[in-house]
Amino acid sequence: MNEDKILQMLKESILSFDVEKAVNAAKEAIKANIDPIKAIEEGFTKGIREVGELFAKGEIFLPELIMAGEAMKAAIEILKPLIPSGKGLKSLGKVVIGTVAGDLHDIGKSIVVSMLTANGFEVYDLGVDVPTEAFIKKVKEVNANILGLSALLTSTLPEMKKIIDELKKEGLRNKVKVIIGGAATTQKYANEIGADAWAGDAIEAVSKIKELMGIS
Ligand code: B1M
Repeated sequence: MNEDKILQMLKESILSFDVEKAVNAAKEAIKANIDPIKAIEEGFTKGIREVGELFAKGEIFLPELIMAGEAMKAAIEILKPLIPSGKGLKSLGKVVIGTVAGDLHDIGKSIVVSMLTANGFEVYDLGVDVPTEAFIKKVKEVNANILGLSALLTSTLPEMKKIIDELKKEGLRNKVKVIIGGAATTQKYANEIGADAWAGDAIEAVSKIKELMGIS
């Protein structure tokens, strides 16, 4: 099977809301030597985005959305060991990252975490539904260079502004650069709330963070 056919199969496995199919598809991608990030971004992610569109149109419902999410997570678990661990690399800097309060989406944020780790960043992943205080506490504790915020729900966007405002109040804003991402965010929103950068995918997140840190 050629690469395009396999990428199509990865996408379709998510669109069939089937964990086993997605796991087998991930194994096929490995057998075919497809780069794991390419398999995730150009295969599985295309599938889950279509699932999101079907959900928005009312053509599928929450149980299918949940199963598609499970299938995507299971497939990523198969591919993860193939993403370099970053072990042994000199630390490029400290990144505190999490999904903002009220938001439980973690698939995309976790891909960003894997990519940052693979590139040599020291990453402190606070998980999902992270309150403002927890971000601030961790930034202080580890003396972070970068704070990464993820949001997929429009309703949780204001959390990002709240966190930036709190950084200012705490006198931390000039000590840490803020990058935002996730399907609900845009470059325009990043500008509006005074974030330092926005990224549309995990690869861009790594390059923007390197830029913020002056690493070429
Ligand atoms: Co939800 N969901 N969901 N969901 N879900 C969306 C986000 C939605 C757009 C679907 C839709 O209606 N079209 C919609 C939000 C609408 C809106 O607010 N505008 C929605 C909704 C409504 C909901 C619920 C409210 C549904 C309900 O209960 N009625 C509920 C909310 C729960 C909550 O959070 N409180 C809910 C629940 C869920 C599941 C639990 C079932 C599941 C999540 C499973 C999980 O994450 N563990 C789920 C899923 C799977 C989705 C969709 C279909 C896919 C999300 C995903 O994993 N994408 C999503 C549709 C969509 O996004 N188009 C949808 C794949 C992932 C690789 O992409 O997360 O964008 P993404 O990450 C990318 C980039 O954005 C970027 O890099 C990643 C890798 O390339 N990126 C960053 C992400 N974070 C970054 C941070 C950075 C930089 C880049 O710097 C720090």
